[in-house]
Amino acid sequence: MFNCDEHAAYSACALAFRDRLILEWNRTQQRQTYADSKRLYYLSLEFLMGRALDNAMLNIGQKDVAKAGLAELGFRIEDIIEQEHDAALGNGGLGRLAACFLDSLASLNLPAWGYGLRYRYGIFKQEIIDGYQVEVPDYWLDFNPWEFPRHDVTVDIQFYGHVNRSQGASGKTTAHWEGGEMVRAVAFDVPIPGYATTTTNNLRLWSSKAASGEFDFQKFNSGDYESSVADQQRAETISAVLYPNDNLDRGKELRLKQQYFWVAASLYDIVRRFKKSKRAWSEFPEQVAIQLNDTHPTLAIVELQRILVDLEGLEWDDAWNIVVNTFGYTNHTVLPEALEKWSVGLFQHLLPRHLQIIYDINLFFLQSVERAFPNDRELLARVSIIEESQPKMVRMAFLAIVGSHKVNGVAELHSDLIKTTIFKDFVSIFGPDKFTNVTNGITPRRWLHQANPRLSDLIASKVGGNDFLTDLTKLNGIELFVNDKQFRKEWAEIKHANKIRLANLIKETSGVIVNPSSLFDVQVKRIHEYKRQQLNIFGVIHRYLTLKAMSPEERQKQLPRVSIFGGKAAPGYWMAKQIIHLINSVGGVVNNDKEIGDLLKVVFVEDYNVSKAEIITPASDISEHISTAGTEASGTSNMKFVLNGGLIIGTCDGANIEITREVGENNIFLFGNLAEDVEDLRHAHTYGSHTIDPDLAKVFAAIEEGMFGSTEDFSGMITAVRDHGDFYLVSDDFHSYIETQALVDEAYRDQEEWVTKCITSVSRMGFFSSDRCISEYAEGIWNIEPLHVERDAGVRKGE
Ligand code: Z57
Repeated sequence: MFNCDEHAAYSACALAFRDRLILEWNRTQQRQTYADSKRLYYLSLEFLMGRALDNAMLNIGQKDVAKAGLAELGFRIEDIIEQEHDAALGNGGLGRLAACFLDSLASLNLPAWGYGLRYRYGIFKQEIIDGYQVEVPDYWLDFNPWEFPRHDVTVDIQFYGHVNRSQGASGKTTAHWEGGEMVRAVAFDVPIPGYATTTTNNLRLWSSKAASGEFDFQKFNSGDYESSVADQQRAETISAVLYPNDNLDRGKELRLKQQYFWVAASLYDIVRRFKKSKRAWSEFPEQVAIQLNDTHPTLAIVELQRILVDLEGLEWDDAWNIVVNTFGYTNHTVLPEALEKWSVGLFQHLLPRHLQIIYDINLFFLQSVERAFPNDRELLARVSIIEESQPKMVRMAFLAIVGSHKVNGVAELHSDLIKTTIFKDFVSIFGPDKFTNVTNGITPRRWLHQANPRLSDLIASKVGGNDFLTDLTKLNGIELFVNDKQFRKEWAEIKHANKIRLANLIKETSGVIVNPSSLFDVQVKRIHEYKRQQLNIFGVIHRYLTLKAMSPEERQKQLPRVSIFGGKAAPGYWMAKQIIHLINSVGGVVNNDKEIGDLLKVVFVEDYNVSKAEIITPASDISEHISTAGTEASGTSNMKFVLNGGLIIGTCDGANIEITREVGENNIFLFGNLAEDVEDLRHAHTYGSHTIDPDLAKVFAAIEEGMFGSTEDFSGMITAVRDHGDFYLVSDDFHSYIETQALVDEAYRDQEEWVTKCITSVSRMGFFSSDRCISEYAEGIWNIEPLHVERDAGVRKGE
């Protein structure tokens, strides 16, 4: 007998289903090429895909077959699925959104490609050592059956050098970008299967390596072996590692190199494909839509203009028309520290020709503004793509707006905010129609069917099968059963089973034993001051102090709760790391307090990632989405939690507002100040007297007495609120947060009513499918249509 362990079973399984995917992938690509219809290209520096096997099996309808086959060999399918390493090429919401979009694009049969970078290291693995975050590299490419190296698809990308001009016979001058160095981009393709369809789209990720050009060759011949190896390594560095920042712009030269490398390779590929059709350049926007996922790919605007003007010889204005009609730009944040800017000096050094083009774009743009708004020099300074600071900076968001035909935010409040704050002037200049909203969504395949199979099956049994997975509005069919005893019983049993599954994960990873009958209160997301994990943990401390102050009799009457945290801090984000440390320190005290027992547990789940989210999301009773109003553009985990039958406590921010509109005010716990009040409150902190809520003051006192160990470690978190203006309004919202948490306890005691709220909420979540969201983009921004790939009998069914 040969030895087949779980990993071998995983590879056998993956390779078998992968073969199916390849067939349909080839057919899809052939069909799309043949039909020659308009395609979407989604440019994203992040694709937070998670695992592929389970998703592939479900999407092609083969999971039951796999399960039976594996069982015959003595394996549990769950154990086999777990063998796979997450593809973690993203930080958080923005990257996961891109992954949900790919699933919806394929499931809707839309001709679309994703373009990204094939990082050798994805987001770091988080270990918690003595309560502190430690970052470990995430090398994930040891065995990756889901990528196909395309050594035949390469593009050489130029950096540095200088610009020369020549004058042609017609007298027209042409710019030539010369010299510098070349790096080679190699394509790696990843198949993206749609759910219950034959469409399998392509995600193309670029990997960097040294271009075998004259540079290396000369060095090698002259015996300069060491330096030719160094060149090799320098080239490979470009796609080596994902920048681990979320909602923060802190890139150095390497980050700009990553951006240009990926954008230039992708555009070369797109243009090469367009040229095969032999159409006129003016038809480019009828064949190609390019969506910029945040400003990271904004250089694509400049690169396309360069290709058209410098290489293809088009007139500036004709080229610019094509460019603007091709691009759409999605903004994902209003936080000023996240808005990308690059110094003019760096541009001049790395991409001299692109800087010239940016200056020209800016000149023509400012001239048009000047014509429409004469004598408004301040307006010109405010909207200029070049910020006249020391050093001068290129404002990437402004460039993205000027070079796109549509700009969208990701939830209603956020889209309104960008129009009235950071992009206000551009609304006056371009008119309001250029700015639009497309509220984010999530794929119900991964986030319900895959993560919560039992709930998905229960729903299917009531709404006439799995059609709700492709038309999520069909969920409303379960509202009919909200009073059905058996349905409610099964509903509650499933939630409990999911909580046991999470309790097991918690025990395995942190050693803490939690009672699955407690209320599970979850906050999992990147650690950031604006997301306010500090408000949550201060609230937990307040709860602990309150419990401690009670008589044993009184304590007996309290509702047991488990506070579950998870999320990564950017390695250089000191305050976020302090927050993690405080959470763990509080857990260390509370979890070992015999007086408290099960009444309160505090858990930090290390290394929160997509796979852990699939276990955590279905297990929450309440989850926290408590950002300072106006700061969380949308949030998408809020949607995932409600879709899985958990309620949420949240501020009036991002998509929480639309979730409230859909599920009804009675089914959500909202608290805190509104976005429109934030400015005044901040002003009052700085210029008025800032009084700290007395309950919060007691929390601070407990920390400062050393109740949770090292006081100096946590002093930064306290002084930020007490002495440094409390920018995130923790003290302003504390009271209302505590009160609302008390309402949560009260509501949870009435389990019948709670289950009613959960079922009602789920039934009304149809709007938040990424299918709805992608359909809005397809119609309102991309102007693309579904293309059905003919079914080849036998390919899918396996007959
Ligand atoms: C990121 O994950 C998001 C915005 C950014 O500007 C960057 Br950089 C990373 C997030 C927002 O914070 C979420 O509110 C939003 O739901 C998500 O993007 C997807 O739109």
